[in-house]
Amino acid sequence: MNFVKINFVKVIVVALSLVTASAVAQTDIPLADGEIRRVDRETQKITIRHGPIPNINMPPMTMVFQAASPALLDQAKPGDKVKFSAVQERGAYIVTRIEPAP
Ligand SMILES: [Cu+2]
Repeated sequence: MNFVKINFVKVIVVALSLVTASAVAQTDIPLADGEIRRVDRETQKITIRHGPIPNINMPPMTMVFQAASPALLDQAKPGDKVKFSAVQERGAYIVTRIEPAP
């Protein structure tokens, strides 16, 4: 009986630390280098020529991303050099942050 209780506590501890780890990962996504090639506000898509994106295992290439929100595209225009972060969600690549390259 005690054994079962201890294992239950363990499961909760592991579950909590997983939640914490993924919350940290969300805010801690590394920024990749990119150059904006195309912005399509209608479909909320942005084409970026990008450097390596380690968190989604992607080598450098030019590709289309979905923007996480319309506001992300407000300042974006072709030719801009940017730092950006992207995630992969259910097969789609989504840009979650864009800032001017320093
Ligand atoms: Cu890519």
